[in-house]
Amino acid sequence: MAVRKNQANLTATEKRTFVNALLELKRTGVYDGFVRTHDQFIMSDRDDSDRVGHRSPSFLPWHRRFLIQFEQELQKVDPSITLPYWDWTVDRSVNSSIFGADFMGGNGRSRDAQVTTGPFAYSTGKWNINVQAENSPFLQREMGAAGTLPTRAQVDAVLAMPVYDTAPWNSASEGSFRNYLEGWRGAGRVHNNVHVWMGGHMATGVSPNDPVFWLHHAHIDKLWSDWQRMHPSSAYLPAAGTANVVDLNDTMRPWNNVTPAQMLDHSAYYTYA
Ligand SMILES: [Cu+2]
Repeated sequence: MAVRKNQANLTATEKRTFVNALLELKRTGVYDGFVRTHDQFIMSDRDDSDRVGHRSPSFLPWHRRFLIQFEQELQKVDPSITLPYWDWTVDRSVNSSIFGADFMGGNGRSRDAQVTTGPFAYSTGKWNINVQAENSPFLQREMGAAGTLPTRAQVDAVLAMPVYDTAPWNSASEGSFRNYLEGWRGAGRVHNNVHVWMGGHMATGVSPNDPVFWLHHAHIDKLWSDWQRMHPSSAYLPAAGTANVVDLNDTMRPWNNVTPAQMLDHSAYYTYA
């Protein structure tokens, strides 16, 4: 059974295997397809009209499906791979091992926010930014320049919320686990704040240009799983008949063959260590 691990517990071999598969998907163009898809949804998801990937109940099942598809591409390169997750409530420093030269590489330099260390540094010639490269052809980060990483207490406060989502099913939803985890509401601004803290590409619609995207979203996905275990009688909402929103049994774009109901249980695909 595939097990997604905390990135802090990966062996040197597991880190190398994961990085090499990322570079291979980049080389073949598969990687940039994922960046483009994410950006298309960021640009089209609207609070007052159709919304699927973000600012809506399907934020969590959409990203779960997106990550599974990406993980399956990595597994075509090496079947032993699973997505690791980054628990930013614990590993919250620029000096954390996740940002080592053997894994995700470090912060951007001050002049132009260019990442110059690790496998995704522009100088390697293996990680050119191709989707929205007009902003910069190199990966950018400005860690800690804006935003703050959520604390464990802030995450626990969100996990304690018993209702999955509430009307109006967007970034204004109150009392909504989904919206407080996504981070449009709440002291921690949980998921959104991590994007802001990373800065550079992670703070934009083309955030998957930074491989940290996958580790961040794997942690968000794990928190959804943790929440389900804490609230076994809380269901995905809305159940049916909601305009502009993906109800429990509606199919989600871009796949059009998968529903939130089919994404509620991840154990057919992976478990969490
Ligand atoms: Cu995100």
